[in-house]
Amino acid sequence: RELERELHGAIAAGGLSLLFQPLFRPDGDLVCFEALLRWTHMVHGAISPAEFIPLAESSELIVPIGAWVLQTACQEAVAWPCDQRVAVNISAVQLLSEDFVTTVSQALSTTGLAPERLELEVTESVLIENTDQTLTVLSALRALGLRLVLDDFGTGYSSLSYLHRFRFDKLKLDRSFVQRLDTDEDARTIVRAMISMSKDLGLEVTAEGVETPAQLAALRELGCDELQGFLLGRPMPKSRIRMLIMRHH
Ligand code: G
Ligand code: G
Ligand code: MN
Ligand code: NA
Repeated sequence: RELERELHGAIAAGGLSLLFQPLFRPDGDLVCFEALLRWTHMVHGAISPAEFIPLAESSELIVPIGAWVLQTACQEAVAWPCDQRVAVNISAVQLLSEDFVTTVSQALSTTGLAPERLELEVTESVLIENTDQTLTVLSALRALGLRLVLDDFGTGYSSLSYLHRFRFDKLKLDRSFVQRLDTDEDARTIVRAMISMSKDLGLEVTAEGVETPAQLAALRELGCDELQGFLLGRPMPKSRIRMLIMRHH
């Protein structure tokens, strides 16, 4: 396919870039940035990862692309004036690909980023696919000293049994729950239960997709550890990060 060939070319030609979205603690501390991949096509302009990540996964291009994302995100984070963490999204194909642990380890060692400043975000779908191998890989990653995050939590199946089996440092409540906080009484009960359960399991909780002051107030009151969303900060180019960090310092 044409688009697939062009995506391959984009890795070398500089068509890929990263945006960074800030995560805050409820008291306003700026603690992390999530790296979000963008592809600017010479003719079609910006193409969403929602479109090209599936394409990259089916063609295994996600492996070199993912390696580029890891390397670039770590390199950026090392240059920040403070020690915010950087979060990188990892797809299932990438996690289960050969040498993934080596790729991560090399990104850390070549950039000099402290492992505890790197968070890897995986979705529940990863955990359904191939549990024995997944368990081995996640343990090896954990042994590197980085942090494991379960992304889009609550959208998959049997979430509770996965939490019991795999050891994560943090959950990200899917933004569908956060959105419903404004309009749906039950959503508040559900989010409260999810946060309480996470705390009992020793996990931190991030809420993503915070878009309104009412959602922010509710999540603060419910005891969320970290908050992320358009209300607090949009994904931004690296050139704007230093300024944001200085303002919050
Ligand atoms: O940034 P945006 O909302 O357009 O992202 C859309 C989807 O693409 C999200 O599910 C996000 O997790 C995913 N995504 C963004 N960047 C990356 C990346 O570097 N690797 C992978 N695997 N997924 C990404
Ligand atoms: O699947 P994942 O959680 O990694 O997706 C991250 C995506 O969510 C990014 O593409 C980012 O642009 C998007 N995002 C971040 N904050 C918000 C928000 O407040 N509202 C909405 N609708 N999307 C958001
Ligand atoms: Mn994510
Ligand atoms: Na998410």
